Amino acid sequence: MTGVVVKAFGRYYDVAWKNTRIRCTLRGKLRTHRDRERFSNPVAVGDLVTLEIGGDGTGTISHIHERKNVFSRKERGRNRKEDVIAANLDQVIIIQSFYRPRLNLRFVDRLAVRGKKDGIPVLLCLNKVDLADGEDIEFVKDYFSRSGIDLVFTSAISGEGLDGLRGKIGGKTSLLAGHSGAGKTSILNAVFPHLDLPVADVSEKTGKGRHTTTNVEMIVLEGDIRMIDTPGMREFGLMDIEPYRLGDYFADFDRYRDKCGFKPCSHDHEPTCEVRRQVEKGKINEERYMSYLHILESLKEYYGSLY
Ligand SMILES: Nc1nc2c(ncn2[C@@H]2O[C@H](COP(=O)(O)OP(=O)(O)OP(=O)(O)O)[C@@H](O)[C@H]2O)c(=O)[nH]1
Ligand SMILES: [Mg+2]
Ligand SMILES: [Zn+2]
Repeated sequence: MTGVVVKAFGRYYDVAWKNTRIRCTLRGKLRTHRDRERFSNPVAVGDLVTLEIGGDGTGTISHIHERKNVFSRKERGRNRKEDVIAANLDQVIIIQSFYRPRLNLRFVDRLAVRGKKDGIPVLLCLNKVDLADGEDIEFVKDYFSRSGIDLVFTSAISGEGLDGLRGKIGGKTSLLAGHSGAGKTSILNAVFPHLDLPVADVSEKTGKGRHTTTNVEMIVLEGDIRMIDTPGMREFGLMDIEPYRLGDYFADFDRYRDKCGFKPCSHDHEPTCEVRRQVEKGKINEERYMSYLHILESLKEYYGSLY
């Protein structure tokens, strides 16, 4: 029988099968087998798995089906592996908040590059719009205006923008990703009031969240909606992108990169770079270009350390 992994915690996995959830472990050889060179965890939420149920009602996962895609990040530290956050997604919804915690658009850019590289559509949800002023909103709109990233402004408190968000989740599996305290779980509660999932205030002192959600978990809702809530991320590392390919994932550069003198061009120091020229002319948002350079630097460092 085939089920879908809805929760992963340590060595255990909850698998939804028909209308039940079965607590499962992995068959021994699967623990090390699957893509072990690339990924640190063999199974993730969203995976389709074959399971066998034992006499005590618990299950064993004996096979992991081919994945459509994965959303992963570099493991912390000097490791060369990636953590799979979830698999088989239709979209990643990046959640940011205006104040407490404050906007971090460079973090958004990293996640957006990841999504684009893996062919997963990205939606950016700017939450706590009740705390923003017109200038904040204009800044964000301007920043992403040519990025190809879809924006929705929401407030889990006032309800603003939630209809717009509802319109984008029907029939899909969506991953909610962002910093702790940005309001991922609050948005789920606001859109689906019967859920009543735990949320917690952002710390007065640091303006940061309290890491209230502790496991990646898929919530299956009516209307063929699957939402995956995740624990807040502190950082998001990219790897496996050659530095000179990074620009391919910035749609802002699409119209210009063919006109760069050098090919490939890293749009950094090259003297005949059209992208840089357009930044100077104001056709490409300068802050977003700075964010590009920042990611480029981290990839160069990563690749430099490989050889
Ligand atoms: N003003 C305002 N506060 C919000 C909004 N959305 C969430 N909050 C508050 O932000 C705090 C954190 O919300 P959570 O939903 O727990 O945040 P989270 O992203 O799930 O955090 P983790 O589970 O720790 O990753 C709570 O006190 C919420 O009430 C909003 O739109 N406006
Ligand atoms: Mg949460
Ligand atoms: Zn260039």
